Amino acid sequence: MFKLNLKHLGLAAGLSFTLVAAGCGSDDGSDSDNAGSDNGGEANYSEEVDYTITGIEPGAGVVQAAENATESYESLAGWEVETSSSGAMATALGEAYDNEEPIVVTGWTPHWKFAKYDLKYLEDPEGVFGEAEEIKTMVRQGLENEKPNAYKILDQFNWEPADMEEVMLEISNGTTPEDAAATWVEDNAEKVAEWTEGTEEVDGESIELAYVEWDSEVASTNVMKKVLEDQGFDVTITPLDNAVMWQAVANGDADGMVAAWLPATHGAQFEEYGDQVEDLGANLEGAKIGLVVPEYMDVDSIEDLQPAE
Ligand code: PBE
Repeated sequence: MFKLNLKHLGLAAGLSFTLVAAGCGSDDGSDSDNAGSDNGGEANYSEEVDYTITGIEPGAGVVQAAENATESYESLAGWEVETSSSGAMATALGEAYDNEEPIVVTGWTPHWKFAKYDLKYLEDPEGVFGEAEEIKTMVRQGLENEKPNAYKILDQFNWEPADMEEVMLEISNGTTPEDAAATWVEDNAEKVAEWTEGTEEVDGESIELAYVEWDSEVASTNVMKKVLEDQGFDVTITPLDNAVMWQAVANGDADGMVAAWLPATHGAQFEEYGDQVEDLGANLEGAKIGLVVPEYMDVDSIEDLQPAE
């Protein structure tokens, strides 16, 4: 049987599915609902995605975890993790979804994609992607003495996944990060007042936050920027690679960041830089990373995927 790669067909994926079902899945005929035969249902997904996990930025923890998964799971033997950017992953996911094509992406929560599409995490029985994660705030040493008001606001920053998702969704719908953050801050004055409680306004004091351009961190960092600006700070936010973000806070080039995913996602970075930064605790609980697929794919676990031949 010839190998048909839907990804490369481009057009008319719905039609292609029908052809695959009619042409290739006929050795039995009793099970044609997902373009497969008795032994081919899930196997076809793996082949159709070219044994490729659609990843994001090379420095992301979830990409590293996905690479580890290809080594830990027999079902992922021979698979590749394709790196690009969070934006490119989201585009690929959206295109696959619109065409009801299979796709396996490196995913995380909070993320707007779960509000826009019906998606699911693949079960990870080996725990390669860790359990529940939290997002923590890290600042440079000395910040408390030098900029006590900024320090205190960063320390008191704490919100819920639903808050972050609201900002992310706005941005994904085309609002600029600045405007989406400003709207959220305006609409959530009570919560913001808890973060600024006990601090004094300043007059143009500068503060620099590092981040990575992951959708979640674009949201949180822009919200924190707006909150600090409203308190009189002159705020710079600097997008960096993950490792460089940690390094910048560790060596004092940046004052802090609100983008530390722990204990698993950035475990390696925390190990390297943890004792050179000050850990201000979680700003969000209930985060998660893993392999994410559209709900219409008939697979539940990473173990349901098939190794490359
Ligand atoms: N993420 C979003 C990052 C942390 C925040 C899950 C893509 C990562 O994998 O490092």
